[in-house]
Amino acid sequence: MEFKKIWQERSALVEAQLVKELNEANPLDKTLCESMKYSLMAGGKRLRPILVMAAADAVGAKGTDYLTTGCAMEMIHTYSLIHDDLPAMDDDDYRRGKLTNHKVYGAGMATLAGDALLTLAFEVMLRQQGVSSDTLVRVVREISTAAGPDGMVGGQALDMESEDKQISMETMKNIHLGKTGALFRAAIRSGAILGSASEEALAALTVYADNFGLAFQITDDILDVIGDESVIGKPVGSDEKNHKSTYVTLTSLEEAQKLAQDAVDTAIDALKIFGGEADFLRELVAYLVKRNK
Ligand code: GRG
Repeated sequence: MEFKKIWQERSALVEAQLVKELNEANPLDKTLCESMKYSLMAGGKRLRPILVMAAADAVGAKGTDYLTTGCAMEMIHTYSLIHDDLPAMDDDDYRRGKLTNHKVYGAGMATLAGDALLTLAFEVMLRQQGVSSDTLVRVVREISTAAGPDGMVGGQALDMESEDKQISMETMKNIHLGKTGALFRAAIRSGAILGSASEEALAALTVYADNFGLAFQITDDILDVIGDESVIGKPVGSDEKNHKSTYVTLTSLEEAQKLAQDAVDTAIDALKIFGGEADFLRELVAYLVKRNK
């Protein structure tokens, strides 16, 4: 089946399952429930659940069996976006084409909606069927490490402290390894572990995951400056549009495009031990650098 069609069909499965999980959660407070639903059901590419399923497919398992774990990852991702948009962080008004959660429900309720999605995610992932408890513990450890201080939250903290400062390429890589890369890595590794991957397959998918994260982030940086290339080459902090170092500002647009393509090539090369069952992952990473949002 065509790659985009698989993505669409699986996104629809994710949407339906997310609604089901939310309905079963039954929060005590009606506004909290609405606020969680508002952000969780606001669209988005559903990349992390798609990656859980695709990694399981790649190791010969049935990806859709792991929809539950994928939905848990989407909840963690959505919590991070709600908190990232808060006035105390990026103070953004729009996300996924809609007003941000705090613009609709206020900063207090948005904070709680994020907290609730993070904690609900762990309850949901423990409901994953068809795997041993040992495998489940391994997956929960994988995801919790990625979401916490060694991963996404750590990367976000480093990022906050780097604002308006000129940082090195190494610091910027560490920011993105945590902030962006950790959840992608956990999604892919979890799908592989759930699908009973061999050590060799898991190692190959980890290389794929790290390069996927890198290609995604560099492309994000490129998309940020396309249409506004005035930030390139200017010192960080020199105006309000230019308060963070990115792959583009630390190198150049051309160099960033080359780095993204190198990461795609490395990711695809890492999949050489797999056959056609990894085609979706091959097409996804190649598509990533061509996307426009
Ligand atoms: C607040 C703990 C905490 C972490 C925030 C996710 C994040 C860390 C910040 C968001 C800012 C940002 C643009 C990060 C770059 C990578 C990223 C996570 C982009 C958004 O992911 P997509 O493109 O989003 O998968 P959709 O909307 O498609 O789900």
